[in-house]
Amino acid sequence: MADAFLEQGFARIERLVATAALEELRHDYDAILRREVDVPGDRYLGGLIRQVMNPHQVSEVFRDNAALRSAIEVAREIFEGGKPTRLFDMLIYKGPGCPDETPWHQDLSYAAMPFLGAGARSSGRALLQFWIALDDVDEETGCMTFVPGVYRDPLLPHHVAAGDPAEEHRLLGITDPERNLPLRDAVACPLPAGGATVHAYNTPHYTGPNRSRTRARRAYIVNLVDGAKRA
Ligand SMILES: O=C(O)CCC(=O)C(=O)O
Repeated sequence: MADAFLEQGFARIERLVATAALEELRHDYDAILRREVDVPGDRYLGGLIRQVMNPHQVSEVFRDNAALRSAIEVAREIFEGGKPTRLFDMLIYKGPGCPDETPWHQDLSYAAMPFLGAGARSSGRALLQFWIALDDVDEETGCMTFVPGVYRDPLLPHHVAAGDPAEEHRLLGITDPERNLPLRDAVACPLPAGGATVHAYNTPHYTGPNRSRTRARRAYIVNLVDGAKRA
């Protein structure tokens, strides 16, 4: 797994967590979506896509759960030890018929307002994002899609794809992805519920709209940093 991650900048994990462990996560996820729980970071990414920042601040389940513990184990493998520590977590929800794509981008671009300039470098595996599927997900419902290898290169140029450039929840996209990325190499990662992907902060990725009329796409996203290197 760590070898695949180092080669491609991402890895697909068929099963991060047992199906039984998903129920409590889905329960609290749905309560947050229905706004039965007030979360300060409940907002729309780019004014379009429901994004709830830091559910761990309001939910015991998101504070500590089996998926998080498994992600920390995987991160330990990638960090070769270290002390994987949660930087932040979030929920990104695409309900049935959600028409919006999350454009091609590299997470590192979000490190400055409105975006980090092209050419920045990241150390590759110091920061990891786990994208955990709480529903079966495929290309129809908006699974994660990556371009392998590119994460070793400097950051590509980004722009504000949607939303107010002065707002934290602006939506960023790689400028002219057809020209700047070898999109023919893109790898879609369908997953069963309980599966996950993990990627580096410089790895280009994309999710499509949810074209299904009936199936929801609930993603639980955890960002881990090597706390031992930060200390
Ligand atoms: O869940 C999504 O649609 C996109 C997630 C993503 O790209 C991210 O969090 O960086």
